[in-house]
Amino acid sequence: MRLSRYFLPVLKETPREAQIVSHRYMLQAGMIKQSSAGIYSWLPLGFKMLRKLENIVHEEQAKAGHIAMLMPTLQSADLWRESGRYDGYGEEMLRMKDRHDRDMLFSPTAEEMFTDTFRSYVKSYKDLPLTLYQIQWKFRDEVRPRFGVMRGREFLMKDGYNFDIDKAAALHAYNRHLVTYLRTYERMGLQAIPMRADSGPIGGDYTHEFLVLADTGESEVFYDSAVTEISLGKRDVNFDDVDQCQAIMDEFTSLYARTDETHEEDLFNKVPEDRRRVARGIEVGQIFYFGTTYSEPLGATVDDGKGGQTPVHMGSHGIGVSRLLGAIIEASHDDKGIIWPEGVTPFHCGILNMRSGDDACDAACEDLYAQLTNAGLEPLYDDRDERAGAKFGTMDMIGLPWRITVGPRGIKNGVVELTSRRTGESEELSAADAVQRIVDIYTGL
Ligand code: P5A
Repeated sequence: MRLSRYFLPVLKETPREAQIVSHRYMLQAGMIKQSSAGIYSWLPLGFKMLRKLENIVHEEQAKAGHIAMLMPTLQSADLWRESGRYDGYGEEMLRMKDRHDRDMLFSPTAEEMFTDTFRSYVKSYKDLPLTLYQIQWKFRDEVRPRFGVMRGREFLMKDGYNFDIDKAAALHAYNRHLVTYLRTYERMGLQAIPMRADSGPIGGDYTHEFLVLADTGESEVFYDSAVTEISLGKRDVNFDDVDQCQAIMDEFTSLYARTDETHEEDLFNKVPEDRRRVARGIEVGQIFYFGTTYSEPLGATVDDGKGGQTPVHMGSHGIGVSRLLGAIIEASHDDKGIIWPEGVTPFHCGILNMRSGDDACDAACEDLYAQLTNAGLEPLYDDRDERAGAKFGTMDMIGLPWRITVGPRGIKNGVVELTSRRTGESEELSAADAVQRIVDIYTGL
């Protein structure tokens, strides 16, 4: 992409309404524009990032055999009356009437819709296990939408629903989701700690939230610092292996880690004092097991192979996809702007022309652009006729992990400058070597 032809409305001034850094940088980097409280337009850079996150989510769900589909955002109230949640859900649910005076709502979650789809088609235990999911906009009329995409009213969620023959099978689905979520967050450069939580309006009594530690997080958390030393890394996981998924579950959840809703002071006090932590976290996902809470009232039963009908055991699992963008920025930035992790950057590398209009500089930049593109990468070339200072400012704000700077002096000596956004360290090398380095970095991921 050439910046002169892109749509990147970077703001020079600091937006006053932003209380936390991720909100401020998303506005300044031209990623989002507020439309009304808690509702945002996704400008090209923000939209590109959402798509990147969605791709990672899809890839990790596919590995576990979960199947993607898409439900409508507007749903009939009737289904929600059947489950008994229509009246109970409260003011967070946006309700409306269509022209025929029928009650409709904007889906805040989709347990009913997925259970309805299941009951319409699946009749036999032989079709289980089944996990369906979507990545779709949700609406919750939050009392206090704030912090930009962190607590929005309209937000993008990955929501999945498992259908299993019994509790044991459904708990395997729960563990499988825990593993896929850990992998998803790690690929985004985040450490998200599973913590025992409260189930709220979704129901059931077995649930974990995934929290990214950050001072600006909305949840208070209590944990044993040893949990921050565990990671999934590159280990191979066989998602059909019940014991392996259970072992990973145990490994990640046996140490004390709780949100304030489930915190128990006496248990916490058993953690060695030097490892006890009280901190804040951003909830980037939550998984639930709720058994037959929805399958019973909605009549989602299967033939159990023994001559009877049995309601399926279910759980649901959510990732806050749009919130994750905020979480990544909270976890990875400096005072000049965002620093994208290499696994989720909007462009792989910036090319900064210090003297646009100079034949040698222009030609060297064009050449770099072509070579990076041919190598399958997506560079962002700042070819604008702007002061070098403004170009550096934009690059730093939008946070691409690597930048190649091309200037007249370097070109005379046959070198360009390769700079790491994270460390700020620069190195002079030939254009060909710079391209190779970038290619190596991304192939190594
Ligand atoms: C699980 C999937 C559910 O709704 N039903 C379907 C279950 N879970 S949840 O915890 O309520 O939401 C899942 C994740 O969505 C994100 N989230 C939000 N993101 C931005 N703004 C909001 N107002 C908001 N509310 C929830 C969170 O990451 C949450 O973990």
